[in-house]
Amino acid sequence: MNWMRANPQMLLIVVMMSGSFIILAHFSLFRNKVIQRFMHASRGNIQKQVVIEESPYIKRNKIMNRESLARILRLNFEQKNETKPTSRKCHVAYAKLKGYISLHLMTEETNQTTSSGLTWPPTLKYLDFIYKDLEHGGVYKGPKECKCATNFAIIVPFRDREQHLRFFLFYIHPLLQRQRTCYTIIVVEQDDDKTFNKGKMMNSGFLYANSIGDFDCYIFHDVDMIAENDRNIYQCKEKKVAHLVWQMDKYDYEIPYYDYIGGVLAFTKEQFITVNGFSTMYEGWGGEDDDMMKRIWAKGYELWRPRKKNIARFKMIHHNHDKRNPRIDDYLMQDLLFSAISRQDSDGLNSLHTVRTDVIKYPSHTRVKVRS
Ligand SMILES: [Mn+2]
Repeated sequence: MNWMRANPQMLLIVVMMSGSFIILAHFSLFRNKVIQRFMHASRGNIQKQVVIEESPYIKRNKIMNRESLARILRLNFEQKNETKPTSRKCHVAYAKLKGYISLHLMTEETNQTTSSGLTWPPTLKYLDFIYKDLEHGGVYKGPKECKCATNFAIIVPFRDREQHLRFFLFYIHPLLQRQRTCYTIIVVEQDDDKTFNKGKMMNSGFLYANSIGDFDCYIFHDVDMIAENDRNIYQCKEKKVAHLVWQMDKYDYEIPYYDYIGGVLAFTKEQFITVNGFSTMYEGWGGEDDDMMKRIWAKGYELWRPRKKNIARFKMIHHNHDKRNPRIDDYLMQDLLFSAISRQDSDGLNSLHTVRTDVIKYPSHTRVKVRS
């Protein structure tokens, strides 16, 4: 150690160099951590481009080397690349699920803009930006390392509920992608001024889905139902009609009665055709779901719900009855329910006379406009 005593300046330089090396290494590690965290958070949510464009860490520093940039771009590319080298089937990776999801919902009167200028719930335009790497029409073709076991059509009857739709689209995509399934979000909007006919919209959505692709599970989903737990696996059962709801905040986290099937209901193609779809005679709010329950029984199907009640948990966005969707008259509803089974084979899918007026493919969903 004689050289140290001889060259105290040298010692100073060595100390300074190793110090700055530690600082640099620290920053570089930190930066990688940040990028990894972003990438991890967006895995399956296809937001990698967002990271490149918006992350201040990348814009500001020059350490972003060509290799790591290429890695991110390659990931992006692979996301779009549909050829999958493997024929391995996707299974639900329970370890990757989050379980309980804390939702941020507001009443429909609220429509706040945050301090950073973002609107909550995100605007449709912003949602289309988030999901721009999906195949247009809200089509997800599954994780790249495996083939989907099921292709879902998520059918959402809709009118006058744009804010609900924005919440719905914000929460449903990441959830389904974490469950590693292929899906298409089909929003069926009634395109006339008549009273809302939910049954017709759902039947029409089913027919549209059949016209565009090969689905093995059709999930009829209320636009105001937001899942609170991603362990509630969206699925169809071959022998039973699947109702994915046990708990709703609206009913103090119960369902109002045992054979209530509102909210989220999943049919195979065969089941839905066998029950002849939904009745088309319920105009206004209510009744069509109880009618469907009778159809399900009449054709000998049973109902399936998840074994664990606390995962089949949903929040329903609070709302008043829409002007163009008033509550159906009680006496009329009783009459219709009374004759439900006798009407089943002549009222439904096979009696549908709707007109498809438009199909718009947004990145986040397919909007099918239908005249009732
Ligand atoms: Mn509702």
